[in-house]
Amino acid sequence: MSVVSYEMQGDIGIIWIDNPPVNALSQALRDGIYDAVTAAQDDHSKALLLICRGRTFIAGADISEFGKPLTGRDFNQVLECIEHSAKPIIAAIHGTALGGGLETALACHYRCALPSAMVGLPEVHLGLLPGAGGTQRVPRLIGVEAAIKMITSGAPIKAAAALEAKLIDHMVDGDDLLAGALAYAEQLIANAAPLLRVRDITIDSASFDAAIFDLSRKQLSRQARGQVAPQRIVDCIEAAATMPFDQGLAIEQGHFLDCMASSQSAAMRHIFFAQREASKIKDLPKETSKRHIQSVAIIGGGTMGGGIAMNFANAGIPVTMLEINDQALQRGLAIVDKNYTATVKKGKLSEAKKQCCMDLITGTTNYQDLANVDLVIEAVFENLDIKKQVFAKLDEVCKPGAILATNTSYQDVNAIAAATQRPEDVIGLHFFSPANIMKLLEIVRADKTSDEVIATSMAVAKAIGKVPVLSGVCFGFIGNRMFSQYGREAQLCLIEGASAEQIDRVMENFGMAMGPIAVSDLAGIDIGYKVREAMSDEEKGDPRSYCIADVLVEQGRLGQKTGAGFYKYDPQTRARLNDPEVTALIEAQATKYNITRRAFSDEEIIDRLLLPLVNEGAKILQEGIAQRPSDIDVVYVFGYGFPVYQGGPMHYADHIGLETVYKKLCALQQQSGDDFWQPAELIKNLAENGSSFAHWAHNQN
Ligand code: T1G
Repeated sequence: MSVVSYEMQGDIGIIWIDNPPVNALSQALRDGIYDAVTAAQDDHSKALLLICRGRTFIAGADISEFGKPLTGRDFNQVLECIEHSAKPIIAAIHGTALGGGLETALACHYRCALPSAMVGLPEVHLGLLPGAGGTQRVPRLIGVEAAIKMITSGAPIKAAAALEAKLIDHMVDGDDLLAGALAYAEQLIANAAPLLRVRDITIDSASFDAAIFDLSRKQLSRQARGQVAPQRIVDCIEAAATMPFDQGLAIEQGHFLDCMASSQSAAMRHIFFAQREASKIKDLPKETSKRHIQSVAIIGGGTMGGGIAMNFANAGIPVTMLEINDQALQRGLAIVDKNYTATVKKGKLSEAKKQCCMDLITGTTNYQDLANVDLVIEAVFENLDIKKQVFAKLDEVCKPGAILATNTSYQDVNAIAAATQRPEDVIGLHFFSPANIMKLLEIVRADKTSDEVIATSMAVAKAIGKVPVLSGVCFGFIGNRMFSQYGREAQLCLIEGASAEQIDRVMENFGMAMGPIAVSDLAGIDIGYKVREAMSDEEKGDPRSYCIADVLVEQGRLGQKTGAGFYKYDPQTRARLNDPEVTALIEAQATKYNITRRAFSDEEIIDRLLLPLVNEGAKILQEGIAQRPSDIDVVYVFGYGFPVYQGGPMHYADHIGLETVYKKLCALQQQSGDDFWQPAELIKNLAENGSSFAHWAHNQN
């Protein structure tokens, strides 16, 4: 099937693009457009229309081709052919014209769109920059400042805003794009409209402040800390503002190729596909039916319950919040109202939309009110016995076919399912705090969870805008199981001599959103303390990994919420400050455990905190808890602030090489004499075969 076809309607030549699923600019499509435009120069058409079949206009270059040798016409050859056409070419846009798609439209002489269309240059999310003239054409149309904002954010804009910004020239009335575009083309012909080439526009130096480029670079070094592409985008736009088009285009091409070859872009492209792969379940038949989820109940109106409820209200799904008494219920509903109010204050939500969402959330203290809901999510205190009681009650009152989900972070979902007569309808839906913000949703498949319930849960996750990852049942599932090893090592580095400031600085320079010690203070040191209270000594693990936290909690230093934890916090600026009292406390604990404190290199901290993530991830794969290494990467990027431009723990391990990982683990095991560092069998085998997690995953398919 050809991805490009051509037909004449009257004196208009229509170039049809048909390259499902998103009309990505593959090599075949680039060549097809080039050939169609070239051929049409000789026919009797007076104008050409570039229009796509399927759900969207060109949604960008074909990302799956990146990193491979470029074949056929390159982007700029195709766009030059369009721009130098002897007859006007009109882009007819629907869906999302993104990246190379918008760049193709900008090389056309005119652009029209459906009101529902969106346009954008999201390359920055792939560690790239627009590589087909986007950084040169967009500022010529919308100005330097707006172009910097649009391209460094990668955010799409609606057709109406694009029309106002002159990125498109005409809005098609109604929803018949072809008819509207043909009428617009006829009108241009009738008016003998000139061949408008965006490249011919010169940016007036008086239209921008020359200081904007360095100012933007400074802002981006904070907002997109560690990322290269945003900085290069500013360089390209500066070139557009100060150089002739072709010179600026050459600069863009150079930076584009550098970004394409960078490890940051490889990591971000990995996450792009990994995020989509994660929702594909290997042993689940594609035709597995899904249940209709049109009403939801949340058991528990705490921070998590309130946040979870908001996800469904935001998606227009009615939610019933159940609490044990009216006081708790009102408190729960107040949490939701407060969250929405904060979003309205930030200008990210209208008051009307807030009210619409709040109207979808009702409260009750009576389980009987849940008799007809399609999905229940339990979000009560993290205690197995309490959860079992809740599920036994739900089993009594909920209709057959209702899905009964638990938001537990650690507990055994099989044990919870066993508290009901319908274990096939029980599943884990593990949200991450704040539940209305964090994208990750761990979907925990218990032994008896049915395929239909799993398929339905995946669909629900997407419907509420989450990134779902399937996990098997183990203590902490994927994310928390790995995170506890990371946290263990952070605490051991602390007692062995590294300072909290050094540990957090090293991990934040690596790209983590926040260092582990600061995370403990943010979340509350008492949370781990309470979890440990319900554990045996064996379950708690090495006492050296929590002794400092225990003393801090017993001194009432719970973290940010008490103004002091591992750090003390400036009451005005809330800045975290090193506290000599904590240093003395750590030294006392080191003495108690006969530890001679010593200096740490930054590299050792990186190894001590990241290698346990990789090692535990490998064990999780061996046990079949996670489907694939890239699923683990998705968990860490979307749930734990792992830098997207490092690609997640398993991609990072492949990047440094599993032989290196294996050698470092063996060295740490030998130095410490602690079997904690015993390399997972999978790492040993892959290292000995010079393989990688990615190759292993590919061979598993
Ligand atoms: N290339 C290849 N495959 C793509 C793709 C792309 N650009 N976009 C989507 N897919 C696949 C995706 O992997 C999935 O595959 C299927 O299409 C449906 O996607 C030169 C260099 C368009 C908003 O970054 O944002 O242009 O899992 O599940 O939710 O300057 O896809 O079904 O096998 O996401 O409806 C710039 C990326 C590229 C846009 C649709 N463009 N795509 O969302 O469907 S770089 C982008 C999206 C570039 C130029 C530069 C979204 C979407 P599968 P989906 P969706």
